Amino acid sequence: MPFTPLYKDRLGTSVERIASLEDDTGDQYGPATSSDGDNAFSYPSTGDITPEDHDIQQVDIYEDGSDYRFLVQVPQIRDPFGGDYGYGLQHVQIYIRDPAASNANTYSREGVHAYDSPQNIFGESYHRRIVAHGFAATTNVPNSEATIPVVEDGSWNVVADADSGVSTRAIPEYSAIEIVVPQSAIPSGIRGSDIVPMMFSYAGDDEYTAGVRKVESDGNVNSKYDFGGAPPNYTHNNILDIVLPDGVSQADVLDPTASDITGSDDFDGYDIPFVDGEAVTNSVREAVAGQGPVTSAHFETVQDAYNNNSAIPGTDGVVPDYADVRELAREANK
Ligand SMILES: [Ca+2]
Ligand SMILES: [Ca+2]
Repeated sequence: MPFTPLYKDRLGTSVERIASLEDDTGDQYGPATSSDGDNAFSYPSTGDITPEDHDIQQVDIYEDGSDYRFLVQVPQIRDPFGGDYGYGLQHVQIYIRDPAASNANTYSREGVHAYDSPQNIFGESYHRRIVAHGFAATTNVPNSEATIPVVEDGSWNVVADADSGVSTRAIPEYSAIEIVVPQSAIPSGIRGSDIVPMMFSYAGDDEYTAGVRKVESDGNVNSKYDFGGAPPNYTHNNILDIVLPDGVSQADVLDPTASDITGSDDFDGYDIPFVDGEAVTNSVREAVAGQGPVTSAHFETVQDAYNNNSAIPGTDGVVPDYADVRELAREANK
């Protein structure tokens, strides 16, 4: 295999990874699969749309001058549909709870829920949502002329789009989708916000679902491009994967048969939680040693994580870089 430089080395030394959210592999819970494993949803029969295209492995967030760079990593990146941005199968949405921003909402964007219309799916309100897929299309939501990728607020207003600093591309050598967003679009910053990344399958031909491919009940599967297995009452979401806080069960949170969702005749919404931005972006020194002294054991923990390019155990996703290792070494040797 050819040598692949680290992403930050490729972009320049001013780029700093500030968070790394890891996700399970093969966690196909969401559209239809209940927490007991029943009602598993099915992928389309075409080989063009597979679980390996949509299974989030990790979401890294970098600071780069006045931008944030999100790197959404999946098992494979390919482009059978010829997307404008080098990919075309995925549709990524990142909801951000930003206390310094206005226009909060707990309702999803169109197409997230199987009812097509916005639905009450969040446990707390969000203020920003980043929407990216592989096509330079209009956003296809009400009152918007913006071009994807886009940052919107919770009142369906465009904060920034492809013509004002938001960009996306596939980076096949990192098996990742990159989304670049001006930091000004997120007033509290990532450290001061909470986030929840979601993965959908892209479809451009349905005006009601704003670029999301629906997961259908088996009776409504009509083509080789249709997902199947959804509950006939369509109480599910079309979310194929999601990154949730450590210890939260994706199967439970997205279970379309849970009693609080289907227990009455009225759809009562989901309670999707956010990942605490502060918890995943604490400085490495704080994460391992708090306010106390740095010991040689702290240093070795950080060094191991750096050598393995992995999160420090018990930190909910904090990944050290070389500067962190040096800082810890310096303090441990005092
Ligand atoms: Ca996953
Ligand atoms: Ca997941």
